[in-house]
Amino acid sequence: MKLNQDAAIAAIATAPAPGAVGIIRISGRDSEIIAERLFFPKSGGKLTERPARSAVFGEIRGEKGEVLDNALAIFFPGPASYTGENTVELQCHGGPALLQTVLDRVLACGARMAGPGEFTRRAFLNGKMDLTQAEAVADLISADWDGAVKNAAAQLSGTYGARIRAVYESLRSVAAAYTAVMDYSDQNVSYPDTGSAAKELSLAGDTLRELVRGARSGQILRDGLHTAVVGRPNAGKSSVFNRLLGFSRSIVTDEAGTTRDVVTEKVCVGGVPLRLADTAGLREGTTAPERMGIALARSEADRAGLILAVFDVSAPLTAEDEEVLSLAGENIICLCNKCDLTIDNVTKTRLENTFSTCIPVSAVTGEGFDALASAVTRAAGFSGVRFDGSLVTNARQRDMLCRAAELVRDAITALELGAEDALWGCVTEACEAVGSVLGIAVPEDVEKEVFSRFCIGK
Ligand SMILES: Nc1nc2c(ncn2[C@@H]2O[C@H](COP(=O)(O)OP(=O)(O)O)[C@@H](O)[C@H]2O)c(=O)[nH]1
Ligand SMILES: [Mg+2]
Repeated sequence: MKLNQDAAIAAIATAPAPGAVGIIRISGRDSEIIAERLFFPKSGGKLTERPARSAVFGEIRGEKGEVLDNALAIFFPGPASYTGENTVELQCHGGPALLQTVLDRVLACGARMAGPGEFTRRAFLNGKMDLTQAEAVADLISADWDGAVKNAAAQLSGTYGARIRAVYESLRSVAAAYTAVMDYSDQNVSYPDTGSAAKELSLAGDTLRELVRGARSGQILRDGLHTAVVGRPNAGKSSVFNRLLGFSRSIVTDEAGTTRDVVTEKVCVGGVPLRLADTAGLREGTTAPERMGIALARSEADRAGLILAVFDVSAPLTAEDEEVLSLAGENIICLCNKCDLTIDNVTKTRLENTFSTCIPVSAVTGEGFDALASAVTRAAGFSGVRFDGSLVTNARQRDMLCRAAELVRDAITALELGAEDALWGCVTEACEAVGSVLGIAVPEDVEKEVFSRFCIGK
């Protein structure tokens, strides 16, 4: 097999901070020759004379032969490397300035600086991974929650891509069958079996819809659920916020109007990553800064995916509570806070009649916070969700899968009506949409498939 190799690129692969080890990666044509210009094994000889993929200890030397670092070098001959190309990894000491010096030396010896994601792009172009796996690499690196790590790791392993590929293959076979009928109808092509086409389409539609259904949770898993804690002054917003975080981040006092800036922290509640925002109490503000804080609070509530509406259930509702009551709707959890005190039953009943989810809590004793965690799990659609790589976390993929699901539905309608042209059009487009998730360009592909499956014009 001829190795597809582009000119060598190089970059520092580790984080730009002091660490025990820092890695410089070189990939592409003549990577090993470039490495041999600056890396000299302690035991003599050359890197490429040693067994492939073994760690070789040696010196990295500068232009005049001066030692820049002691390092390990590993040569991965393509195609058995991350990118599929010849690759060398230099494991140096992890000082940012040192790594920059070594990288400059690598560049001086013939490599060019890699662009963002270029190693993974080459891996994709060389067929080492499909596009879902390439995107999973980026997700895995940026994941800052346990569940997001698991989901991205599972997607990287390829099970998710394989599921999408199965949909792609079945759509492609339907498209191919109808392409043959339409293009070569005068050449005695056998007519596709509508029963099996209907079955393939309905199975594909089921899988696509299931994937799309999980997309909201997937996006939350990746980006966190934007959650605003709102309520009138002194309802206990900052106390609830602090308890969810597990430490005192916001100031708690019985003086109304303390919290003005929006205080935001990341926290995992009920297995759901939240971007939790504590806000100023909603009321007619008394001073300019407080009024500005209140305006910020309103806009936080507007753009939040989830609202935690905090009420003091030990006191009668006030005019200031009315605005919060008016927020009632989907994606809002009502917290009947201060349930450790004597409960005002009129308040309690009004809250229960207004909100579909009402939870008695005490930010002081912690009572009710388990129930709150479960409510958050449900609100995020995380109940029973497994982080097995089946969650679509990526907006591009979600849009394409959504589009494909709609097209498949239209194709089924067309099939029922016997409208072959429309059916073919929908399936081909659906196929392209699914293919683009995997990074496959389709039309030519479909054409090839036609010729491989049908004996035409003999
Ligand atoms: N007894 C009791 N007091 C609370 C509770 N939550 C908050 N408080 C008190 O209510 C006052 C206002 O709390 P804070 O969190 O600053 O309210 P915010 O203005 O809504 O942020 C403080 O004195 C808190 O100690 C609770 O669950 N029980
Ligand atoms: Mg506050």
